[in-house]
Amino acid sequence: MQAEVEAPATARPVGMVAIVGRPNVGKSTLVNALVGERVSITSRKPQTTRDKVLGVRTDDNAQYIFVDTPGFQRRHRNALSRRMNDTVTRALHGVDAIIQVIEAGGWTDADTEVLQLLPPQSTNVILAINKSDLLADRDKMLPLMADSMQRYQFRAIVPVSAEKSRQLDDLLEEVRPLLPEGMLLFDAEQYTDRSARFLAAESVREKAYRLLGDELPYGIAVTIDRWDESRATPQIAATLIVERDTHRPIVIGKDGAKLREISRLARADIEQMLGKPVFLEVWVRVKRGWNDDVRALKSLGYD
Ligand SMILES: Nc1nc2c(ncn2[C@@H]2O[C@H](COP(=O)(O)OP(=O)(O)OP(=O)(O)O)[C@@H](O)[C@H]2O)c(=O)[nH]1
Ligand SMILES: [Mg+2]
Repeated sequence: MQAEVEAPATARPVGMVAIVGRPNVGKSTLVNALVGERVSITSRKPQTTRDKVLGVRTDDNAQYIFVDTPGFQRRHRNALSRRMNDTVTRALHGVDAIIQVIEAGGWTDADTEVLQLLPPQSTNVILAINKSDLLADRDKMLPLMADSMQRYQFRAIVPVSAEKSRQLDDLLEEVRPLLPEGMLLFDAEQYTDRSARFLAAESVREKAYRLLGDELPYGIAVTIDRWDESRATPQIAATLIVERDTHRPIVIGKDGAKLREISRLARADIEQMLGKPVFLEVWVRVKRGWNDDVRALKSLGYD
């Protein structure tokens, strides 16, 4: 997808920056804030991101290619979570910089496990302490930064608020010197490697995550079954796949109200992304145990 940015075609710092951390610390919110577009879905439930997603920010003085990753999980519950952890580990290779994200509330065991994935002697790892807006006692930040330095030789530690877009420039200032000089890897107006179709499916999944109770989201996948942009109003059909028969009525809701709301909110996002009205229908289908079935995962695009 594309945004409107002009940039001269001269060499400048250009490189890949992996964003890693335990589930729910705000990695995707941070990537969206840094890029200035919604490239990766977010929710207050952990394990929202399932796939690596690139978010590109092109400034006059640098191009940052952020790699949003799934939250690293301590336990593998099924084939999907195994694959999500593999995605995190692979994302750490071949990047120019790594940002580990933790919350301002402090280190947890799950954060420490992420630390163990980092290259032991790297000088290219930055710590972002996110959700600084939630820290009631600002005096706690300095000790937290000092404690963090004891845990790993971070190149820099930057408190940020992804949600409120605070101190993101400070973070970019720390990242820029780590990027090699080069020509742009993405067109200046391109902000992600993902297609509109993928973003649309993710938008439907995001609304389901946000509108459904805690028990359901991990068993939800979304496929796009029809994508017809040949008409003035693009025609899109999506299917919400659930794991169990008993989940179907929950997703549909009383008289179809829940599904209509998911569909309405997703349509608004897709319309904004495509810049025109769309026709979206969302269906529900049961595919038992899909998230622990390697073949089913492949067919759903989790390859
Ligand atoms: N108060 C506050 N909330 C935030 C901030 N950044 C993210 N959040 C919230 O934290 C929750 C998790 O955000 P995500 O961006 O989905 O987190 P994530 O690390 O990508 O999560 P996974 O993909 O599940 O690993 C959401 O409810 C966000 O709105 C922040 O700076 N301040
Ligand atoms: Mg995420």
